[in-house]
Amino acid sequence: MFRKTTKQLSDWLIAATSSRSFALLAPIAVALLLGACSSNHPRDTLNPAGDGAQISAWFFWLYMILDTVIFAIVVGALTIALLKFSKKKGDDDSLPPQNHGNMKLEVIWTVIPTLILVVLGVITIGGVFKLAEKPAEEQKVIEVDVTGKQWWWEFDYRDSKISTANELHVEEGTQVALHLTSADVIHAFWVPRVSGKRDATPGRSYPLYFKPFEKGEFVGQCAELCGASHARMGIKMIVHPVKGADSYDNWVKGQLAQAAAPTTALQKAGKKVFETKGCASCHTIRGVKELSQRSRTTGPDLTHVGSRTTIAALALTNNEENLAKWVKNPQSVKEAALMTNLNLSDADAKAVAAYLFSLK
Ligand code: HEC
Ligand SMILES: [Cu+2]
Repeated sequence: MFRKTTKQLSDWLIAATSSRSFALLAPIAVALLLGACSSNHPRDTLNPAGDGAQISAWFFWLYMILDTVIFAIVVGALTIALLKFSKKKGDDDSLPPQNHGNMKLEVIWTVIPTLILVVLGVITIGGVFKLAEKPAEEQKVIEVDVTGKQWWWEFDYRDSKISTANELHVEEGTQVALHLTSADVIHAFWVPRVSGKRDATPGRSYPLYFKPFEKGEFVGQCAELCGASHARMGIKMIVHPVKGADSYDNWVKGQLAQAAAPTTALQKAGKKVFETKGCASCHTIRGVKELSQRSRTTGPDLTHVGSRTTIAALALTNNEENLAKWVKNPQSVKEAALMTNLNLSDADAKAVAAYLFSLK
């Protein structure tokens, strides 16, 4: 029975590999493999841009190199033994000399792995403590309360009281301390190139410390299955330079301003839509309407929503067209999104999108 199925399997394999579809599929497989080698990996933990990711990458290489060396020694010794001691032509059938092991060798190959494991254990626990090290008091620290919500991230800056969503702005070379919690289920914050990964758990606050050392934009993802739109719960970290027009301080200044007043007729109509169609029961626009209390379904602060590069946790690029698409039917973009579909008319959606996009 077993013979028969393996025979069928090998027949099938031979047929498949000599068929035309294989000739077609093989280059595709090779292309996919080569594609994996391209240099564009926005979530590459082995290309660190912050100290948290750097520690993880360091451990990856330590274990990778050590394990490769050990693997080579073990497989090498095994290969030599197989070649040297296997039965050769002309050998007689008598048994080789029988003995009872070798005490010295056995002690050696027990003690060496034990020592390796102890040393790795000590170093690894050291790394875990380093990742969890509270930043020293004297230095500048950007402290942000992070709330995971189905399916987006709320960022509340402790010093400046800025509240924003999904795009976390920090500064090159400056320590960051996130305090992670959740408004509903367990989420996990992870920007692979910069920080370690940490759960955001309801009713608790867990810190995540890191220091980015490269300017630029780094994407991340909620890393804990959290419901229907878990896959659309992205994060973008924007690391600003210390000086210049694009500096972190300038970003803070811009965000501290009240919302811009509408200038065109369309934007004015859009502001009216925001004020009259129920949007303000879930969203704050400072200077227009501020929520006094937040709930699980309360949405992002929209005071400067036009300055974001994406909306709905990276589900859409931020522009007027996409804003209109989102407000008309959030669930068509993001399954089960917790924003009510208010059945806006096309005209109202267009107007409110124009107004929101002007809030730079
Ligand atoms: C029941 C509460 C609720 C109401 C009412 C509501 N929203 Fe929302 N809104 C949300 C939630 C929650 C999100 C986040 C959804 C997500 O990303 O998963 C959101 C997201 C948004 C976003 C994306 C913001 C960003 O930075 O990602 C915009 C823009 C927006 N809402 C505009 C509106 C407008 C305009 C109205 C009125 C027509 C409105 N909302 C009504 C809860 C609400
Ligand atoms: Cu999540």
